[in-house]
Order: sequence, then C-alpha cells, then structure tokens
Amino acid sequence: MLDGKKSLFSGMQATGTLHLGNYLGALKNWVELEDEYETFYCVVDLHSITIRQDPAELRRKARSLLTLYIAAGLNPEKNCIYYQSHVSAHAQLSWILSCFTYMGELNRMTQFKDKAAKHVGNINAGLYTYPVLMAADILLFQSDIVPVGVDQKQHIELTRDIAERFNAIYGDVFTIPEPYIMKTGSKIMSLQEPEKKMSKSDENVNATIFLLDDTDTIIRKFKRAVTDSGNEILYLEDKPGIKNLIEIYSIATGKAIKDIEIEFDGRGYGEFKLAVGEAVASMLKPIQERYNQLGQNKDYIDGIIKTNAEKADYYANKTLRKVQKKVGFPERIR
Ligand code: AQP
Repeated sequence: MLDGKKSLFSGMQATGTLHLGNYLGALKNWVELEDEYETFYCVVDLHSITIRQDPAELRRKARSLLTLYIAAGLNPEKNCIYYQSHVSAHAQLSWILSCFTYMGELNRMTQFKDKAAKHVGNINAGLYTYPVLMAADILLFQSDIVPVGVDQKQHIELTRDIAERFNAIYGDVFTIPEPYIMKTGSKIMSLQEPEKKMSKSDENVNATIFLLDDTDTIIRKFKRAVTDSGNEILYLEDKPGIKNLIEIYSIATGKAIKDIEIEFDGRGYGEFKLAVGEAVASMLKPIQERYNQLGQNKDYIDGIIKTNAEKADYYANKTLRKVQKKVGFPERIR
C-alpha cells in the first residue's frame, strides 16, 4: 500500500528478446491493473548481470524492453516504467535484506539450481542472492501483489518470509505481497519440448516465439511445433503439446477452451497449428507496429526514462529510509 492506494511491482530481465511466455504470463496482464494499483514496472538490469552480458548489447536490449512495455499497452503516464539501475535503493535494500535471509532458504531456490546448471563456468554470488534483490524490488514499493508467471512463485514466497521476519522484529514496515498469477498463460511451454517452459535462452529457435518475430516466422514455428500422438484437438494433461497450443490460441482469440475443442473437432493438428500461428501473429502485429513507431521517437522515450525514474526513486527511498532507521543506521545530518 502506497499513500493509501494498493500498489504493485513487477519486472523483466533485459537478457534477450521477450517471448510469448513473458507476454502472456506477465506483460499482457499488467495492462489491466493500471486503474486499481499504483504500478511499478522495472527493466531489471541489475538482475541481468548475474549472467555475463556484452555492455552495448545490454544497453540496447534494456531500451528495447522498456519500449516494448509501452508498445504492449502500458501507459507511461499511469504506470511507472523505469530502469532498476537508475534507482540505487534496490541495491541498498537488497544488502539489508540479505542479512535477514538464510543460506538454507537460498539453497532451496529451483531457479538458482536451473541457472547454475546452465552457466557452470559462472556460478557467481549474484546468481545465488538474486531472490534477495527480487525481494527488495517488491518490498521497496510496499507491493500488495506481484503479477508474474508461475515460475516466480517460489521467489515471492521467499519475499513474504523475509518481510514477515523483518516485520516480526521491527514492527509493520513492509506490506506482505501476494503473487498474482493468471489461470491461463502463466506457464507457456516450449514449442519443441512441451514439458519445458518457453524460455529466452532456449538454444532451439523453433522452441520460442519472440514478440518481434515476423508473421511468416511465427506461422513457420507453430507449424513445426511438436505435438503428441493422435490427431484430436483436446485439452488433456497427457497431451502437453496440443494443450499448450490450445491455451495459446484461447488467449490470443479470447475463445473458451471448450469452444475451441468443438470448433476444431475432426480438423486435425495441421489445420489447428496454422490457426494458432495466424491468431498469434495478428495479436502481436499492433504491438510490433507501435514498437517501431516508438523507436523513432527518442525524445519521448528519454523523457519517460527520466521522469519515471524520479518517481520510482522517491517512493523507493521512502521505504529505504524507514528500514535504515529501524535497523539502527545513524540519521543523516541535513
Ligand atoms: N514460459 C513462460 N510462461 C509464462 N510466463 C513466463 N515468464 C517467463 N517465462 C514464462 C514470466 O515472464 C516474466 C519475466 O521473466 P524474466 O525476465 O525474469 O525472465 P525469465 O523468467 O528468466 O525468462 P526466461 O525466458 O526463462 O529467461 P531465461 O531463458 O534467461 O531463463 C516473469 O514474470 C516470468 O514469470
């Protein structure tokens, strides 16, 4: 809760081009929350360097991501859209919270285990303490909810534990956040290995639909999507390939799953895959057009980066000062 209004924080890493999972699991749902909540949407570039990045590429991708937030429908007048590295309170609160987090808790984080397995040559301390920085991100804005995909649930549970531990010692400092996870779209699966989530860093390009893929590429990737034995369009747990495609089609068209099964009864996988590809391409087209327009308007984007970072900095520092006082840091002399 911030200044009497419910608030929320969410963010994405600037480590690659956004994919359909990031969009359907998170970004698309953000757009609907702007009236009810004071919202903070961050490009989490501090998190990005837990994996080695090319500096020029990271800067380019961070700006591209921030532009995509707006292109996807976030109104920067209503939503605070900013770079994490422009608000130093994130790193400061993260340090304090790391002193209230146990190594046993961090050892249990499945994302750390997955990422450590992917980056065996660079298992750095930042990768390990990533969830503490994420807790700081969320708690700085006294977030009531955190809209994310299902893969982030464990990190939010840890955030709640850290906040409750801190509050138990120092009184009511932090709002305890709830994960906000949609029923459909919260875990979009790889098109090539439907038992794995769709991911930016998948080595097989056919596994992932990127938000800036052109129509032909999108349709080609869906045509090549791995499906299960059989040829019926049915939403069943033991048919993860077709289940994933039905879910994507349902969100892209707004049609109910039951109606999709009826519509495609007897029509086969080939025809259905083409329909999914076309529906996704037309859902993404307006976002791509707006993204290209915004890319030509440097001053407009620069203005948003500046004013929104100032707003985020103001609220983040309000919480940080309170925390610093509670733990016993000396007051500033003005
Ligand atoms: N497959 C997915 N389905 C639904 N939601 C997803 N999210 C990620 N993948 C899916 C949600 O997107 C938001 C931003 O995630 P992130 O920037 O932290 O990226 P990530 O989880 O690291 O994404 P990737 O694609 O899986 O990256 P790599 O390949 O680097 O590990 C979050 O809300 C997340 O839940």
